[in-house]
Amino acid sequence: MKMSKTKLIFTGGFLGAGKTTLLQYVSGLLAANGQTVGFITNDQAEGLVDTQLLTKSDGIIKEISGSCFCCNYTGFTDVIGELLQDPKGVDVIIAEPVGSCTDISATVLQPLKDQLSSVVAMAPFTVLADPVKLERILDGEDGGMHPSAAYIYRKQLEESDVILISKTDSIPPEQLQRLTDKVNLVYPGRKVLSASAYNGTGIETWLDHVMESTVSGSRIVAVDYDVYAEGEAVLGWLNASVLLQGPSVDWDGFLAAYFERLNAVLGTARVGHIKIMVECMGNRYRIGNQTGTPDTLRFRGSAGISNIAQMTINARVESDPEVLEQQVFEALTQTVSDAMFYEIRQCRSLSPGYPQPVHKYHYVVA
Ligand SMILES: Nc1nc2c(ncn2[C@@H]2O[C@H](COP(=O)(O)OP(=O)(O)O)[C@@H](O)[C@H]2O)c(=O)[nH]1
Ligand SMILES: [Mg+2]
Repeated sequence: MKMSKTKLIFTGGFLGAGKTTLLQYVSGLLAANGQTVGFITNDQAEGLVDTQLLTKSDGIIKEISGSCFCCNYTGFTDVIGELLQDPKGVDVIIAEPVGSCTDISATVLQPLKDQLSSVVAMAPFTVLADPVKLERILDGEDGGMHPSAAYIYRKQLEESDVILISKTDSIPPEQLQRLTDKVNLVYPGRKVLSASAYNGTGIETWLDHVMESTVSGSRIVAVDYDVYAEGEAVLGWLNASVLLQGPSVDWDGFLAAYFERLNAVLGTARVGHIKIMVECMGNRYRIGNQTGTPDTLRFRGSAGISNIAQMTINARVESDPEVLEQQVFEALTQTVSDAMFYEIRQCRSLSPGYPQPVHKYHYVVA
């Protein structure tokens, strides 16, 4: 029987900040240390690339879809309960909230401390921030987002216990130092750390801190729900799954061509995050991630050449969800050659509704 409490590492940050990549790295580290990890992903609709990707790594994966943790708090605690009951004995639970969520301290962390502190030890609430977007936000810009989405971004940073500057491999050390100084100035009292999930720098320092510290949800910030709701509602949300068939298709080339067509069709619509996975039999896959303008597009993995593949599309774009759905499939029709077929297996597009959290605490639970 497990003697110590299960640790809950709750890690937020805006769409594309690098949460899943970091947390996947961390579950690998924990697993290598002999710890059993439970992972809870979250989205407004089912069919997450993140869940599919994590299934390929160690740990027990659960997805909460249809609503965020705050608005489906009971669904979230039910899943925590299932993980705690797991016969393997889960040592660490990692939870990644929806990237456009805020007021998490009042709506999730305080109730968790209130209700589950006898079985779960909460880690400090870390908010991840992509260095390029972060610097623009700190400089008072909107970082290429709708002003209300930028408001959410700021609120996320404000309610954190730890701010973790991500993707440090992509910026020079002087810029990191400057950014760290600015974050300390604007958000005093938070622990400011930095890491790269690409080369591993800083991750163990962050992990040691969150595993040891028990200060979680140390502040509740004032959030204007009308602005928050607008910041979420400007995003069209689409999750789709498509079966693709064709003679000896080079799927990596196909995915690159698809992104090119999609960006042409989307025009000037601002991208929050587009994440697409093409997967072939034999566990081969390629993922494309775009977290802003087309120059942010990155690929990894390889799906190789074959006759059949499954494509999972997660798109969060500042656009009407119906228009986004049309554009996603128009780009697909343009990309498939005459010799190819595609079949839409599942598709959900929506615009997030007004946030209605189950709980909203006005005081910090000790
Ligand atoms: N350069 C760099 N890119 C990263 C790093 N971590 C994540 N990314 C990229 O950032 C994009 C978004 O990552 P993801 O983990 O899906 O972000 P999430 O939306 O916050 O879960 C992807 O293209 C990742 O490959 C990092 O440490 N360095
Ligand atoms: Mg993610």
